[in-house]
This record gives sequence, structure tokens and C-alpha cells, in this order.
Amino acid sequence: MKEALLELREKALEELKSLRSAEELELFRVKYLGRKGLLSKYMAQLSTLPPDEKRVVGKLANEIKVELTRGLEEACRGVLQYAPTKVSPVMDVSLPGHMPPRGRTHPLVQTIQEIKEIFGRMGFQVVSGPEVELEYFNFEALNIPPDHPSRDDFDTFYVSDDILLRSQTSTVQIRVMQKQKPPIRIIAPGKVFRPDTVDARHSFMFHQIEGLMVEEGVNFGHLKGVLSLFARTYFGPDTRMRLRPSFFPFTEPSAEVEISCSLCKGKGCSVCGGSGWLEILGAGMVHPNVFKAVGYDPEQYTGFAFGMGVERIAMLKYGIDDIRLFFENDVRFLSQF
Ligand code: 2NM
Repeated sequence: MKEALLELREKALEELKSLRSAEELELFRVKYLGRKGLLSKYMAQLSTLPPDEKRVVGKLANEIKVELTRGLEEACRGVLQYAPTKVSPVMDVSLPGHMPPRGRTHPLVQTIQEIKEIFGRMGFQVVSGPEVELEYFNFEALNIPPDHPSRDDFDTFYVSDDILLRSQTSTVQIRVMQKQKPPIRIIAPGKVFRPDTVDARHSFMFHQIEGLMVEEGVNFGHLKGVLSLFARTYFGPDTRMRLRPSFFPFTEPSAEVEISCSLCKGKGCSVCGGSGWLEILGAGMVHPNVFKAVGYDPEQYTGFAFGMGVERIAMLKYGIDDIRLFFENDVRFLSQF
């Protein structure tokens, strides 16, 4: 039996050298080391031997088992290294596992979070409302009557005669003012929809953050103070801000808010079109007709409101030149933020 075992050892060690695939490795394991394998067969016969011989042969059998197990492990490492993707019944549990790729927050969500935090520190609460909205909240209550020319820029996505996808989140401000008396400090982030043809700068859907502050004695100085603090916090302490007269149906007076171009420091470059200034938002004092629509007395309360496009703000901050990148779900883009 001793000779038989030694012969088995020779044969097995020779065979080990020729193993080339996971399947061959497994066949070898079953043949020599398996529960019904050759070694087990000899081990089972040990009981038939006299005690002295049993000890010696038993020891030998064990040594061969250890040697072949080690040899098989070695062979596994050699073979699997060259065929790492092959599904194998032989597994080395000490190898590091496959790391699943880690997700992260979308750059637009990050931008919204940062802006919410800045206004939150100034006492603004975050509110939200429906994306599918009544025409009344989207237009009439915002001082845009049925035949007003500025409707052309907004009305396309009608669901029925008087229901549409909202074109700005001021609809949410109206809903809040209808329910609550001043003082009011809110910002409303969310999706809005416009009849724009998609290109590098336009999208039929984008994100807006609109803000509103209403109480007795609020004036244009408060608007400037709040917005310049926002601009300096978000774009950096050296950021300068300027206002240019503008028009919105829901504010009077209205202004376009611009900041000094952070890329060229106001000297003029391709991003700011040579002017040194970048438009970041629209703002103004809430129109008395808006207050009347929600049941506020415009003689008692005043307020300012503003609106910004989140994509635009993020594009300026990170130097992104195509708005479509935000919506294509390309991880090569997204994983940079
Ligand atoms: C803007 C620009 C100026 C605005 C107005 C209101 C409301 F509801 F109070 F009338 N909310 N947001 C507003 C004002 C929005 O976006 C460019």
C-alpha cells in the first residue's frame, strides 16, 4: 500500500504540471482529493492494516494529501492568473473582491444644495409645488393676462385647456402667499418647461430656483444686499455685482443681475463675450398686481423676488459649454463632479 501511495503521488505531481484550465483543475481535485477520490479510497483501507503499518502509511497518506492540496492551490494561481474572467469552481477567498462603482450626486443636485444652503443661512425656507400646474398660477396670478405678449415665450406644454407644465417656479410662490401672511422668505427650486429648441444653451426642461421675500418695509436695497451676498458666497469673495434695468410682468422695477466674469476678472473673454460681465439672474420688486391676486395689501407690504437657472449657474461656475451634458447621463461627464 505504501508503494501504491508513492506511485499515486508521482503520477499526481506529474499531472499537476499539465493543468491548463479551471475545468482541468477541478477534475484533478475530484480525482485525487475528492470525497470519493483516490486518496480517500486508500484512507478507507487503512483500518485493514496492522497497527504499526497503519501509523506509518496513515502519516504518508496525510502528507501526500497536504502536498497535493498545496500543489493544486499553486496551480490554481498560475492558471487563473491567465484566465481571470473564467467562471471557476475553484475560488481563492483571499483575493480582493470586485469593487462596485460608487455613485454620486448629480452636479445639478449639488448646485441646488449649495444654493439652498446659502439662502438658508439668510432665513429662506425651501418650498416646492406641482410641475403640472393650473394656467391661473402660471400666468394670471403673475400679472400675465391671456393676451400678454410675454406668454409667447412660455406657453407650449398644455395638458388641457387650463393646465400646463409650469414655465417658472413662481407658481409655488403664489401658492405659498395664498396660504400664508407675511413675513415670507422662501426659495423654490425645481424643474420648469419652455418651448425652446434644444441646443448648447437651451433645453425644453431645466431647473430654476426662484426666491421671494415679503414683509413691511422691504426695499430694493434689501434685494441688492441679499443677492450680492449670494453672489460673493457662491462665486467667491472678489465677485462684483451690477444691476441693469429689465422687464418682467411680475416685478416693477425689474433688473438683470450680472456678476464680474471670474475667468477674465472683468477684462473680457470668450465666456463673457468680451464684456467682463455675466448675467446670472433676474430680479425685481414684486408687482402690486401680484400682491392683489393673492390677497395682500400692496400699500402695507412690499417684497422682492428673483429667479435663476440652475444649469446656467453651474455652467458658469464649472466652465461647462453645453447644457445637454447635464441630461445625457454620460458617466465620463458626471464622475467629474
Ligand atoms: C424672476 C425674475 C423676477 C419672481 C417673481 C415672483 C413672484 F411670485 F413673487 F411674483 N417669483 N419670482 C421673479 C422675479 C422671477 O425670474 C427670472
